[in-house]
Amino acid sequence: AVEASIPQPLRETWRKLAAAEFTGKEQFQKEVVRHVETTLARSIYNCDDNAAYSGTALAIRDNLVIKWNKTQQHQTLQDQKRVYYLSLEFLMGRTLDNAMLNTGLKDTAREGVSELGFRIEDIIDQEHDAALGNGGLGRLAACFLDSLATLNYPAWGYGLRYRYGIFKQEIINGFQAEVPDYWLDFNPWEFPRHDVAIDIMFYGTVNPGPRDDRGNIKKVWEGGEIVQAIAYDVPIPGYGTACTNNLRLWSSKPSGGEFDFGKFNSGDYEGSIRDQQRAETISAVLYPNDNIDAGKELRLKQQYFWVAASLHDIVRRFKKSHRPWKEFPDQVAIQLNDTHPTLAIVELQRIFIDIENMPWDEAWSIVTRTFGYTNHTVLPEALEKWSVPLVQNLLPRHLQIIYDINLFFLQSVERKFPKDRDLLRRVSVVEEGTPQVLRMAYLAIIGSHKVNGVAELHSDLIKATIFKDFVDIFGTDKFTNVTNGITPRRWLHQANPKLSDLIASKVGGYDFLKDLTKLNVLEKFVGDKTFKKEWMEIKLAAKVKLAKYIKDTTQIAVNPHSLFDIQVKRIHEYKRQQMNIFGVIYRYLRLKEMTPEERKKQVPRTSIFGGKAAPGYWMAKTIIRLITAVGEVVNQDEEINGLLKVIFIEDYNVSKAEIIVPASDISEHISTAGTEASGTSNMKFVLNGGLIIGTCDGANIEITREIGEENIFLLGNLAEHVEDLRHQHRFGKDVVMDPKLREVCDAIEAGRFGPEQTYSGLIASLTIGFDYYLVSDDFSSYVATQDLVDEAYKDQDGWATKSITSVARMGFFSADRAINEYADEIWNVEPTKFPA
Ligand code: T68
Repeated sequence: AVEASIPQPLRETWRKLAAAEFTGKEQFQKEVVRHVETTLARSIYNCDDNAAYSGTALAIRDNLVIKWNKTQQHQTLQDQKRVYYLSLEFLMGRTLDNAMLNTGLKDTAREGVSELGFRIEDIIDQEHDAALGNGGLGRLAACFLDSLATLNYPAWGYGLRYRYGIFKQEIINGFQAEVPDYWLDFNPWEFPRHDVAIDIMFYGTVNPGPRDDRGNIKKVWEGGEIVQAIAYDVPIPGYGTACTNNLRLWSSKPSGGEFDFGKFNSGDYEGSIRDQQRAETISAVLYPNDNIDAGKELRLKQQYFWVAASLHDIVRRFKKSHRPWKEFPDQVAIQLNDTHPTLAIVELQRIFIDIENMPWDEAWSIVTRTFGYTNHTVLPEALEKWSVPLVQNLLPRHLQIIYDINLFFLQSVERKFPKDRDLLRRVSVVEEGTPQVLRMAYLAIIGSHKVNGVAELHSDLIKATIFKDFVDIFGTDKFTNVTNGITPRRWLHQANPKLSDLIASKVGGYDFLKDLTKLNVLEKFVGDKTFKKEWMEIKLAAKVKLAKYIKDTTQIAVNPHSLFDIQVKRIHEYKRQQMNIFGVIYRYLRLKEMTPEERKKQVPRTSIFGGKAAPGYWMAKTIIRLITAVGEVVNQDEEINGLLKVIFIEDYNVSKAEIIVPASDISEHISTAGTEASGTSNMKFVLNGGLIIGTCDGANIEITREIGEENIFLLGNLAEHVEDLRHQHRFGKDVVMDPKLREVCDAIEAGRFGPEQTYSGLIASLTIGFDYYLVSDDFSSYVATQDLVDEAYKDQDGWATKSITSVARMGFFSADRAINEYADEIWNVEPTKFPA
């Protein structure tokens, strides 16, 4: 606000006193000690790793904040079009290491803390992950923020500041248990902005009000419950640039009048704070479902709370520029990360027509030019649908506007395709039924100017299946593809510094971290013996590190020279961890049959799993139990000692991924074809020199195209055959189960991995459940392909060639490329020019 700024004549005084970034080791150390002694009020007598972490983080943070303030002022002056990335999830992981690397301060910090008696790795390890996300969707948002800042785009993220992130997973007696993740005890990376407080209304009624300029009776939404949104800002530093963007997370609290003194004074203390707690509940917890829509009222409240606060903020910022409304889409691009923020479309239309008194059509044209919608799934159970009675009660005015949007849309469809009643039924935002439900993806399509999928196959599939009618209606230009990417800063440079250094020594420095296509220079060195040796030594060192982590956390010793076969991701039937563990059982049964001589010829393998199951997803929890049970049997079996180990890594998260990803020989991306929209960990593993065993699904297809078929182990049926196969399972006569899979099921049912009842549902899903994910159709191909993996691994030199060649060809999968595509084809924004 203008009143809050320092008067012109005094500004020179301020500028002379302005905080400056520290430079060099001594200044850094001084800042660390100052923070430990004053900010934390500790001393040389009680400075442990944790205090050293806090001091270091606060010192690094100071430099970050100075850059951040300057960036924000600079962007405001430039007054360019900005991007707003709306995501209910930002899976950031840890910040300190990333902040040091992006600002170029890591070496300074390493030396600095070492002279103070600490190891930088131990300090980094003190930090709690910021785990405000479930999986790929949330991590993609985090990678995109890194790229937006690195490429100097003026961009803000908007999300929710959950008090509890994704739960911590504990394995108790082989089963998953969930523990709340209270992560805010000490979070130096967020800045509360108590001055940015926005009132958000829920419930209430819509009543007729005065007439507007055009003589129409206005609709007034009033009398609802009010909750306040408080902004918490997080700086997002770009790599090797001054650009430091903002991530704004909203926290809910009761608005002024909530505390009921009446109740308090009459002795009802608990009653007096009940409403207060209700308000705080909105941002209390992240919903732990990945690719499942649960349809709970609190979730809808979260969505509206976050969307309304964000739009209020965006509109306020636009208004400060005093431009006419029609320029709104020239200043603002809003990207919807899945349908979770779809109400933003309705809210902006409401602001325009109800508050700013704009005619409907004018408002709607601005709205649709502002929004872009990214779809992340075709799974029917993940497509968001909200019950009409629920929306009617919580957001009565929004429901009216949704009905109007739908009416005008259906009228336009009717004009284009007269008399096609079934088409109108199919594309209506309102799905008939008891109750009626709102199809949020349809609303998102209607209210956006671009709709994109996240990998080529996925973008083709949404056009051909779930959104086919909309392609007919809007034309194919509205639909596009932006294949996902990952940030090479975190997923190579930070997670695997030795590999990053080796690459830099060959491709001419670290520029490849800003232009990942530069990796292709590596191909020149595939014939270089010493280089190859160093390459494989780095892989081995990463495996040794993971083996140590496994030993420390599970007490199980694994052989770093065995083939590390890794599948880490959310546990889901479509991702088919069950096929992986069935394959492990099959391998175990074969090993048991072998003579000692035959066993000597086998490639030792360590099968590593990790990932959380949604707390209510019973089948996923059964799969975890089977994995841990197989581990209990196999790991102790002296007969096959060393040839097979099965590990389940507890509580898989971003910081653990940074240890796991560099350590794979092979990683598994084996979803039923057509179900995994993209996948992004596939990219991370290959970028770190691991090979892939995978299906022709999601980004695996483009990875194959880039790195070459000879460098990937593909298996299974193609997406185009899935429908037929499912039909056969359901209606075909006497389909016999693949004999290899039958053998595995028999072993499970014989109780070799504990009571067979534990797994009866899982086995039933393959037989009487029609095997929806086609495990039986792909199993023999899977097993055969795993044999090819063993063969290939015996030729270590050939393996190294595949590994290096693959990395050299991974340039396409940088999130920088993805962000540039969004900027050019969807947002129409330019990078900010920074003064040198
Ligand atoms: C993932 N989706 C896709 N969803 O499964 C993955 N869902 O293929 C893709 O690579 C990734 O998005 C990025 O595009 C998710 O992660 C969720 O986490 C989610 C959360 C809430 C509700 C529904």
